[in-house]
Amino acid sequence: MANLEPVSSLTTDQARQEIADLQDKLTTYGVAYYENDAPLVEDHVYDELYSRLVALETRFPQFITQDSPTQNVGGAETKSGLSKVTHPEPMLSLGDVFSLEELEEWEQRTVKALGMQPSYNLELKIDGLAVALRYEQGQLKQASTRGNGVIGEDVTANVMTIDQVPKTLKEPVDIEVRGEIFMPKASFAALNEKREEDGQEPFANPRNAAAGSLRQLNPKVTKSRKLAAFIYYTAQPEVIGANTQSELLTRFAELGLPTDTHNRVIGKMAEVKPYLDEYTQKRDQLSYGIDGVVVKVNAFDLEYDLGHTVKIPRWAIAYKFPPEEAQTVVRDIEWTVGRTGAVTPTAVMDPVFLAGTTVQRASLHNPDYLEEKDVRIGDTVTLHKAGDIIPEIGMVIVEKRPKDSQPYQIPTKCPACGAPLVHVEGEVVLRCINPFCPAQIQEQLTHFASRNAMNIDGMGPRVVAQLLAADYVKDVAGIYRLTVEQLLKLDKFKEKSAQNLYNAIQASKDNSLERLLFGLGIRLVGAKAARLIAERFLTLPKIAAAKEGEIAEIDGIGDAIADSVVQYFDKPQAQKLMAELAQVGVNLEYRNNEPQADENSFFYGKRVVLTGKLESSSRSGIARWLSRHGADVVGSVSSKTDLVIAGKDAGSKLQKAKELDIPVWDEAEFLTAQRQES
Ligand code: 3B8
Repeated sequence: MANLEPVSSLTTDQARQEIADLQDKLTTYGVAYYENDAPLVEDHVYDELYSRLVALETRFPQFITQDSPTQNVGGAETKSGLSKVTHPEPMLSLGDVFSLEELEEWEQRTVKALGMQPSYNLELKIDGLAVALRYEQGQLKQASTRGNGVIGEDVTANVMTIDQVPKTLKEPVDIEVRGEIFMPKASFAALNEKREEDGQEPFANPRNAAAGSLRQLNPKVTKSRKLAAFIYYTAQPEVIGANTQSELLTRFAELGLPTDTHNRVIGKMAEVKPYLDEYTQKRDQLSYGIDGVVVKVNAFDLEYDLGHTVKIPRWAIAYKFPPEEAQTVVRDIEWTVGRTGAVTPTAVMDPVFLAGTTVQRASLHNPDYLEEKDVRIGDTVTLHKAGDIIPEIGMVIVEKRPKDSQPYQIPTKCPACGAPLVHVEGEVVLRCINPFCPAQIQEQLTHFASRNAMNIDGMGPRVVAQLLAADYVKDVAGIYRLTVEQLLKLDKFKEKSAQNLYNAIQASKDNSLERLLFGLGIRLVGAKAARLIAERFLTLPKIAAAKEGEIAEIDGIGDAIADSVVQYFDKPQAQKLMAELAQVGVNLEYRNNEPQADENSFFYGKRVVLTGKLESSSRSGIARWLSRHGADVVGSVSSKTDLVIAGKDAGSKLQKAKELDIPVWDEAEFLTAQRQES
């Protein structure tokens, strides 16, 4: 932090003022971060302000108020919706240090308190959301967030959808374990890309994305977000016979719990440096984000000797990586038109090396964002990577701004077609609503041909660009009027490749309706929504004629999607396109008469055995429900069985499942899972 008076030279008045300011600021930032999952400042800024407040309050304790952010264990109680859970033991967080010197000071205090030199377990500090998982008899009973450390939120139904979190442990133990739920980098990048295209605010980083995905009411949303978990702590290691932190991680893995395997035991603190250096280097290559390294006294008996303060354990400390940042100059702001007409700005900068790659472009997301940051051409800016991957402009260094600099003018016309841009109500993005905009058509055609849509192999963006440039196609129906002769004229096309592409185009005519509907690129209509709508209405003309209420009635389709579908088909061009598609011979009907199982179901693709007396419903009723959710209900237990549901008086199948270590649920557990699916 710049230009701060040393705490020791402040007058009492100055200290009171600064403490009050910091308390206010940090409370506001805390609410934004913990409750809204939308931070207002970067983590290191928060951390620095927080450290300053701690230093001030230590010296001037008379100004500590009850609601000072330092007096809460972190986070607010709970936002409405999820129910509260009181942690039987407070969930503490880690103290942190930002330099090797501070780390050495911590170690000296530790050695002094212990009167000996302990060994340490080093772990990567996963950038996620802390959760507690309660298992009874090896069955997952409850999952909760840290919340303020004393009271968290019940996220059981959501955590149940995370494949990596076992519902049943390999041993029937009663234990509460704690760990981190996080969003892998790839899922984060894909999610934000989709959100931007849909006109939603992107998440600031994977941790906020993970928090937003977990702390909401619909487990299906959680399921679709592809979260993962690592477990690293329990207050009851004796239950599973672990005496050290490193043993504990091994025992967790034996129980079937996910653990990060990059930990290392060191005999003396000097060995921490190579580990820090190694992972400072490697962090960009990891598939998940880390923001530092955790150093833990390895032996539990020594940990107990050290104990904890109200907020943090004394036996562990987090070393936080310095934020990776670079400076560069903005040379241009480019506006690109997406498939649905969203026009988004990107800063084009002098190339700089940052966190493992050379960066030259950073999204500015939308006009509001650009204006708020006040980025101008010629500005020197700081650059970092959100969640370690996505380059993002931190701020403009105003001191370096050229004298003749002018505020950037947001365009009013589409950069591709010149049509006026509009701000659709309730959206942050600018849109080009010209249905004939060439940039949109390029994106639409590419999307139409893509794998999850019409799956026309060989028709990628480069081919599409050529088809448009040669004026061979104007819209998606035009694809079906292409001739082999035309394709032969494209760059690098020979007899065989032209024929192959032609065949792929012809074959795609027979696709079932959901592919076509998804391929049309209607805003908010993803592959899954397309399937649900196709299943319900069966033909494209019927979808086009459907009322908003009828579409919104479909389970899994919200008002926003329904509205978007109706708006799409309201336009005369949509009606015309539909007629043309029919005319060129594209199938407009739903072909897949088998009801499709929901691939997001917990049971999807699982082999399930039913045994014993089931009371809630007939066994065949349960079997039908399971198959509808994508399970394969089989008669006998083998090593390939994923789950056994055992009613009363189950016999040999239950026995066999136990021998083979296959998860067994009783009927109540099945009913809980069933409720979560509906
Ligand atoms: C005690 C131990 C909090 C933590 C802990 O990867 C405690 O150990 C904690 F009170 O928050 N983010 C880790 C990570 C976090 C914690 C931890 N270990 N590896 C992490």
